[in-house]
Amino acid sequence: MAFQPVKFYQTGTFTVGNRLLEPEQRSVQANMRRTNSLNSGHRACQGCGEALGARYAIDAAMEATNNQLVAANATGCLEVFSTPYPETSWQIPWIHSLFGNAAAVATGIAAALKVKGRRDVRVIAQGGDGGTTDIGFGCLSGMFERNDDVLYICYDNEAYMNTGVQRSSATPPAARTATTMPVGPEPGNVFGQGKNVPLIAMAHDIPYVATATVSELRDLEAKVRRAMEIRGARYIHIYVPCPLGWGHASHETIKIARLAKDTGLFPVFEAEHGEVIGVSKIRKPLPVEEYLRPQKRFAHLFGTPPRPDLVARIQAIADRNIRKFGLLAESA
Ligand SMILES: Cc1ncc(C[n+]2csc(CCOP(=O)(O)OP(=O)(O)O)c2C)c(N)n1
Ligand code: SF4
Repeated sequence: MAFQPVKFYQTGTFTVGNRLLEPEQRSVQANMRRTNSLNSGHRACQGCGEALGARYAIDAAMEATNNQLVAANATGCLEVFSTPYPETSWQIPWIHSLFGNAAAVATGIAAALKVKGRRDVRVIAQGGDGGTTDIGFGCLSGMFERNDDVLYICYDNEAYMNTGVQRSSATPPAARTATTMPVGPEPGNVFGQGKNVPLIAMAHDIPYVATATVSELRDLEAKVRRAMEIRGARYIHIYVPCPLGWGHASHETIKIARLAKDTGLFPVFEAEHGEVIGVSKIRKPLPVEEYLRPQKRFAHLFGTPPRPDLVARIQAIADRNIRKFGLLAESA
């Protein structure tokens, strides 16, 4: 067999090069002793971004807390596909809350641990965008306002997937869902303001807010690790493509997530106490069309007749994000 040299530019990726790094620099997933917190046997669709994001996030949190972690989980795909009673794929202490109260349940667990003097055990709440930006929003805002010692993770697949792809306040303009059909002069979801929970979290001046995607998993791990170094309320918003709801090929989950970032539609940044402290720069900005075309939820924008006017409005949103967050790399 021909000798295959390992190229050094692979260091830091999730390929073999990861193992060329010093042990403390390697990703959590490269560690054979990772917890596999969300284990095989769950029933997520093939290519589910939420399953991938949760596995990386919770494994990173487990490592950061020396495996002293409790998670409260809102109703949604993540909960349903991982815990069909009496089975579970979770390898951590895990509790299912209601659809709308994961933040409040996590707050209660954190309070109980405080009473028991268990500062070593840390608490996470997690849920989908519906459970976070809509029904659970009041509990979440209360958790922020009280600065409860909880990390809340939102897995944003931009709709209520578990119940059949209904619109949420995180659904993007023009997207087709079961409740925003591609009919009429403005097909799909409305061009409204939406609800940007990372920015709303920052407005609470909580110690830490970050966004991340499943295309940059090292960055995701690093943000979870950073969040677990801090006490008080923390929020991480992870962009997780959903092949079933978005109508893209299951092998394109990572590519779609990368395109969301590289078009400017999903700004990846970090903030402490309400101030942005870092953004993931875009090296080569791409037109939003490259992101929209592979997804059937936007197929009506490229049908007969095509709707370049609506694509232009989506491009304007991306351009505004690029300006607002300073997303362009200097070389771009
Ligand atoms: C009070 C209440 N209303 C409605 C439901 C039904 N329900 C369960 S999960 C879900 C949607 C979850 O959507 P999201 O939070 O975005 O998570 P995803 O499934 O997309 O990951 C709904 C409407 C419920 N369980 N409880
Ligand atoms: S519907 Fe979407 S979020 Fe739910 S399991 Fe399938 S791919 Fe994942």
